[in-house]
Amino acid sequence: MPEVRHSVCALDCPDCCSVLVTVENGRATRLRGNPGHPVTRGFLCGKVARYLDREYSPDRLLYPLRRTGAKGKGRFERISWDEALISITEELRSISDRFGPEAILPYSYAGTMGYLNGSGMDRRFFHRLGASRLDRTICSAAGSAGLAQTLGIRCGTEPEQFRESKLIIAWGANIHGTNVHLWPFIVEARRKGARLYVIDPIRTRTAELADRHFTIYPGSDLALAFGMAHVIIAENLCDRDYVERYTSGFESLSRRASEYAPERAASLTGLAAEDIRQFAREYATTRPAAIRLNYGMQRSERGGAAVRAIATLPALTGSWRDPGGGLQLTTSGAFQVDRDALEMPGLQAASPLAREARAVNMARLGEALTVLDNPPVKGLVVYNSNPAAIAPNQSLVLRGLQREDLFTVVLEQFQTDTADYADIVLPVTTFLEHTDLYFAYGHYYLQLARPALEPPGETKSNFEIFRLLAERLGFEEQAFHETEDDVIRAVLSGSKGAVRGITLEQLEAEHFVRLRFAGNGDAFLPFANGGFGSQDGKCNLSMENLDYVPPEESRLGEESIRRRYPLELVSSKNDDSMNSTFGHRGFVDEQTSVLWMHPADASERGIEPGEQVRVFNGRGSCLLKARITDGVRTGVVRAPSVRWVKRSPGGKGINVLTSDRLTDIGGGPVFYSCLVQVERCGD
Ligand SMILES: Nc1nc2c(c(=O)[nH]1)N[C@H]1C(S)=C(S)[C@@H](COP(=O)(O)OP(=O)(O)OC[C@H]3O[C@@H](n4cnc5c(=O)[nH]c(N)nc54)[C@H](O)[C@@H]3O)O[C@H]1N2
Ligand SMILES: Nc1nc2c(c(=O)[nH]1)N[C@H]1C(S)=C(S)[C@@H](COP(=O)(O)OP(=O)(O)OC[C@H]3O[C@@H](n4cnc5c(=O)[nH]c(N)nc54)[C@H](O)[C@@H]3O)O[C@H]1N2
Ligand code: SF4
Ligand SMILES: [Mo]
Repeated sequence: MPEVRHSVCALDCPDCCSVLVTVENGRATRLRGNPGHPVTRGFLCGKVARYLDREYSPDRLLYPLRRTGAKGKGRFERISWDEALISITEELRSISDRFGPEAILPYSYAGTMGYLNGSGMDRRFFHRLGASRLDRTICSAAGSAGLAQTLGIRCGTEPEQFRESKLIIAWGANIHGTNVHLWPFIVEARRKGARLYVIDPIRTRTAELADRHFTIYPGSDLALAFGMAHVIIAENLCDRDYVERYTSGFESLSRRASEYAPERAASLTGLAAEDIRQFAREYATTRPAAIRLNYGMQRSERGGAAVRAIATLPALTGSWRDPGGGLQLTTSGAFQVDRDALEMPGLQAASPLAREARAVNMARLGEALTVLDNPPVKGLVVYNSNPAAIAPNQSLVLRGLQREDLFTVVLEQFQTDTADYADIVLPVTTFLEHTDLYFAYGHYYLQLARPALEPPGETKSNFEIFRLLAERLGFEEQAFHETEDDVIRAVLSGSKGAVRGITLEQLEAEHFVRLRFAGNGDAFLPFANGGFGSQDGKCNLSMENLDYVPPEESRLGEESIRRRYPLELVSSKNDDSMNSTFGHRGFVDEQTSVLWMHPADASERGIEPGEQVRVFNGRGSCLLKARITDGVRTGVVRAPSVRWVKRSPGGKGINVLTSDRLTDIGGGPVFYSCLVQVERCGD
């Protein structure tokens, strides 16, 4: 008899879907979205609807492996768990003894979003070890910092409320591709007359389906936000009452915005001055109007400031008052679980270091592996991430991973590019096979998943692996004896705000639980009556010292660079994959092997459709196939990303081109501030 079990999609996606797994004779036969979940609403995205091909792929890693060939060549032999754990603990101990524990660096991101397997037992382990801490900046650091400066807390409009909106703005947000569970609410709103506007340099699927598409120059959003504020303030379209009661720094914003008349904003953004004027008026006078800001626009040099400025707009217009108004970049700040109980930073005191370890910015991995000293990185433990493919300045990253004196452990489901460089590979479970607790960054439901399937082969969860490593290293603290349920209980019982009162038992029974906002059941309006996360509870509009300077690598940037590399490369997300996670699928490989080019840019270079082109800049070059399309404006090229390096010609992926410069605030990478040149490439 088929049985239906509950799970949660653990991928790095705002939707955090509630998943139903049909199991027959111990084998999953179907995955579908839980119809009972208010945001998942019975469907999954295309990439996860077919996740069972990954779950049961013959390429799944099932046994621990030890490297037998040169680094990067991917030659391994099977070993036992015992052998694997012995060599890892011996190496880590020896590195710690010789160089100090900070010579060990964990490297992880959101391969799974689960608390336990993403930032639970692993953190405890590395804290107790005294390893370097990792500053996890690779995705959202600039935007998070910007949002925190304006709102004081990282939360925003509930997705369900978008159905009430009359004007929806997708700002650097490819909703249809990367956040598809918001889409039905937008469809509903549009049926009732709402308009959808998109601000994106690329004509994405979302832009194609929109009422208007503003093809902004990459990295110029700050100028647009100031231009809009200019019109709103100059034309007296502010909600004066809201501004007076719930904001601070209006004068400062007003002064700054006064310098950005639509004509100036137009010259900086590539939009028409009249369009900016009309758009600002429409935004300020349409109620409710919601902005879905996503992280696309903060992967640029001024990304933090841009988010900071955009986030002032709903306060200026008082849009936070309206169900269906406001802005959503993320909802994650509302999940105030007890992080200390989860990660136990206090364990660092018991480490040989006996103090807080240094922090290493993950966006500068190449530098960390080749330049960093005192101590140098001698041991690298990678999990929930594939840095060989996804980290910027790939040549430097690969040079680091190549080092013979670097001991690398990779916990993986598949033999990724990074796993090819490992000394030891450990096979891990998928989200269908382990317990975890999940927050979301695109809705307000906390969720629990129990294993729906047996772990295949000798796979183990991250949680279990780090506990075993702790045991082998003789760490005796209670922290390493806790079960998954112990940790979940601890994390919940110390939680604050809207998580307070949610229990494991409730999650067990209901699978997903809406955060307990005051007036639960009603629409959650985070800032309808102020209540911002800042010291004074106000929305911080102050824009002192904030001015728009075009990214160095952009069409208005540093002349000496753009003369040689005149095209702005946007290597944004591929609709049918998840960063590099589905790079093993043939059709994903195809989709991520192309470069979108405007017909004018192509013909200027004599490039024909489908032709192989060399894309290059001062950092390196990679080969892609030209897709000639007016889906990009002249001067912009787009590479849907991220392709596996080992499937890319010459072993050079897109991130050979991206720089490891950091954003204005937050220390994030600037993936989308990247100038390149493109040329025909005979064969
Ligand atoms: N299908 C799919 N879904 C995913 C992912 C995936 O790889 N594939 N990845 C997941 C992850 S890790 C994340 S962080 C989220 C990201 O979700 P999004 O932020 O929506 O994804 P991006 O493609 O990075 O960027 C969104 C859009 O911003 C545009 N953009 C680039 N530069 C600028 C700019 O300077 N200004 C403006 N206004 N727009 C700009 C891009 O062209 C892109 O269409 O998606 C998650 N979901
Ligand atoms: N050029 C370019 N580069 C980019 C981006 C871009 O848009 N353009 N986007 C950037 C962004 S926003 C992000 S978030 C990063 C994402 O980069 P990563 O965080 O590296 O994400 P993925 O490539 O999806 O790789 C996640 C890996 O985790 C593994 N995994 C999944 N679950 C588990 C588990 O339970 N345990 C273990 N041990 N492993 C697991 C998967 O098999 C997969 O190989 O890439 C960044 N790089
Ligand atoms: S990747 Fe996102 S949309 Fe797809 S199933 Fe997972 S959470 Fe849902
Ligand atoms: Mo991301």
